Amino acid sequence: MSEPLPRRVAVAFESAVGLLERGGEDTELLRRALAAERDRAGRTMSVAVVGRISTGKSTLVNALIGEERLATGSQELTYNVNRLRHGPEARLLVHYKDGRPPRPFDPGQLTELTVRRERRPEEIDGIAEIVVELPSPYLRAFELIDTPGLDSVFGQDSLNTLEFLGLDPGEVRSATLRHAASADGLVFVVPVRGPSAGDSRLLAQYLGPEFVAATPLTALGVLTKCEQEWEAGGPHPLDLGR
Ligand SMILES: Nc1nc2c(ncn2[C@@H]2O[C@H](COP(=O)(O)OP(=O)(O)O)[C@@H](O)[C@H]2O)c(=O)[nH]1
Ligand SMILES: [Mg+2]
Repeated sequence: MSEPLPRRVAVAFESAVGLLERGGEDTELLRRALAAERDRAGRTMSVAVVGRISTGKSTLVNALIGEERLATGSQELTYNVNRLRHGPEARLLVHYKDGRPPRPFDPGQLTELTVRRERRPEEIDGIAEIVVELPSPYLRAFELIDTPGLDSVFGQDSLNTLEFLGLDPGEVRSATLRHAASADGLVFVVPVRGPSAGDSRLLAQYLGPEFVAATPLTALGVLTKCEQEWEAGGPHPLDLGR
């Protein structure tokens, strides 16, 4: 029986990188580019869920994995980036901004690690990302990255909220952008009621050069809160969302 495809791809990459090594300086750029692609091919694909705050990103991720794992709610701002990946059992690993070793937490503590009810809980501020391992079969194919949202740049209300919480809007934005930029695919969440000028600007930003994931093949849009506009006999939510 022939080797599985991922193994054959890895072998092909190895031999190509090996050949380019013989080219010395002339082929160095190409070798590096190929080596980066080899590393990328060896990793599990990641999909980042992006959109304005409170559009329903975390609700969508919960629906996809079939569990109410992530905190949702209009009052409770989730600030941290959560990376959901497959694992044999539920496990939480918190990665810190200051480079100290990641620390495991009880999976039941996810909400308290992400939701800010009080001003500036130090523990939350220091978190770079939270890796959530779950046995959900859905996560076998790819990792899902739940981002906080980018409203801060565009909406005064959420700017006020962030400032009240003692958060730096620029930091929330850059954490979201950084994670989205490194993902292999994007899910762009827009509520059916009132996609705003902010959404259009956000989308334009994701079509910029730093977003390798944002191509028509790897980015898709999800309309949320459709039932709010779905009156009997009224226009179809898809028509409203166009
Ligand atoms: N009516 C309605 N509410 C929704 C829907 N999706 C999310 N929500 C609510 O919108 C609020 C914000 O959702 P959340 O997932 O936390 O948004 P996020 O900030 O984008 O992660 C929560 O109160 C959700 O219950 C939906 O399809 N319909
Ligand atoms: Mg959320």
